[in-house]
Amino acid sequence: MSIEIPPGLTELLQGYTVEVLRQRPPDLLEFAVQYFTCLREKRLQDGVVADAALHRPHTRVVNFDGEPMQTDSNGEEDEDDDDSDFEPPVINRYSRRVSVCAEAFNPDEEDEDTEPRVVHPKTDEQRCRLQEACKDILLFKNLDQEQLSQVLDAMFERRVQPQEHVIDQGDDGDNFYVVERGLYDIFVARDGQSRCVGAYDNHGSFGELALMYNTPRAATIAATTEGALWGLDRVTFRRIILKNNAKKRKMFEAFVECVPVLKSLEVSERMKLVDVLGERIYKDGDRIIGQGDKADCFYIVESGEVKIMMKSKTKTGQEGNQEVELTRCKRGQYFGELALVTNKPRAASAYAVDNVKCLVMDVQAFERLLGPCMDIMKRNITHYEEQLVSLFGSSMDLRDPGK
Ligand code: 1OR
Ligand code: 1OR
Repeated sequence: MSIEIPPGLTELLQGYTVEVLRQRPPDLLEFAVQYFTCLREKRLQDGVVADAALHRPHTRVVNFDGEPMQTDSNGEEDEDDDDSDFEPPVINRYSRRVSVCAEAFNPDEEDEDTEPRVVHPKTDEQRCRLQEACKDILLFKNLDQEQLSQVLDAMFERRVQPQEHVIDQGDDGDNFYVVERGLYDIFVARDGQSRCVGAYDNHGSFGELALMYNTPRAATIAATTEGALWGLDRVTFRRIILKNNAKKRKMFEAFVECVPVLKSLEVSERMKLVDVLGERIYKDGDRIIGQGDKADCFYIVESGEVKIMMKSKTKTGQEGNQEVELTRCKRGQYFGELALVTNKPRAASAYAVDNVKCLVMDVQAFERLLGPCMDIMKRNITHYEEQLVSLFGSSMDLRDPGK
């Protein structure tokens, strides 16, 4: 006899489990009543939110092709709001593969080296702001010094006004952009319907896909506040970034193939992932992730070890100062997915043990490219609880590690 599991049951219970792990409530039953009541209220509001999404720029809506929309609890709330507000997590954002059609690129066939170098002169003050804006840009991470200074020389400042479209979906690609400041919504139109699928909040970069793969712009990027961007022209982008991507493919291809969580990606999907990855290096003791921080990246350990630590909680639910080691991540393992999947602050801190190298991707690349890996990640999130019990005996021990 086979037992049929009703559609949606797994996601429903996973959502509840994740929230229990995050908040560690003293009364699970009471918490369940609150959780599911809140979820039901949200479902009732959903129709209204979905209709209003396009007209409310601050609503974070993540949606993949006709799937139910997930949003923050309301349009007014921003991500810095107090995390104690109860908000059911969403962990089913990846029900469909999303990929941008890619034209194969062979940098050796491109002969853009013959083009004159682009230089936009800058004041010292502009150069400082530019360097600050670019210091965490993943696509620039593997550039050597000469390449980076050519890129910085070629970048130009662009000021934008609220509602201004920086990029329109379907257009040809002209520039790549780095955000210095401002908020920008990402809209994707499909089947005649445009949906806000995410946002850039004072940092990040966009506009690389059309330039990398010679495809039309895959999304519309619209400023929702006044803002400042740094642009990089297509020719310089292709000459430097694409050459560097060819090097990255050689460096990381073999490793990425062996990362267990990426096994469900096809080869071409893994290559696209390598194209947008950046490598970050940490020294012993460096904090890679801070518990409670806003999340914008996903990490895969390339070498060394990463220690995951969580602040203990007292019986009254207060956060203690002491950190408890939860687990360690080694080569090929990932961390930092939970906050991206649940749209919440970081649940734990991550520290480098000895020298550590990580491959890093931003949240937009994570959402765009890792859909096929979501089942594994979601399953592992459910396993956090089991691991916790085997580590500490019971979850109560983590709340009060002193006892
Ligand atoms: P582009 O040159 O195609 C639009 O111009 C840019 O939007 C694109 O490069 C990316 O840099 C950026 N899907 C496609 N492009 C995205 C996405 C995205 N997010 C940001 N961009 N998805 C959203 C993931 C949060 C997938 C939506 C189905
Ligand atoms: P994040 O984005 O929340 C911290 O940033 C990361 O630590 C988290 O994603 C996971 O990738 C990783 N609970 C919460 N986060 C964990 C856990 C964990 N293990 C690893 N991470 N456990 C349950 C504790 C309540 C696991 C116990 C072994």
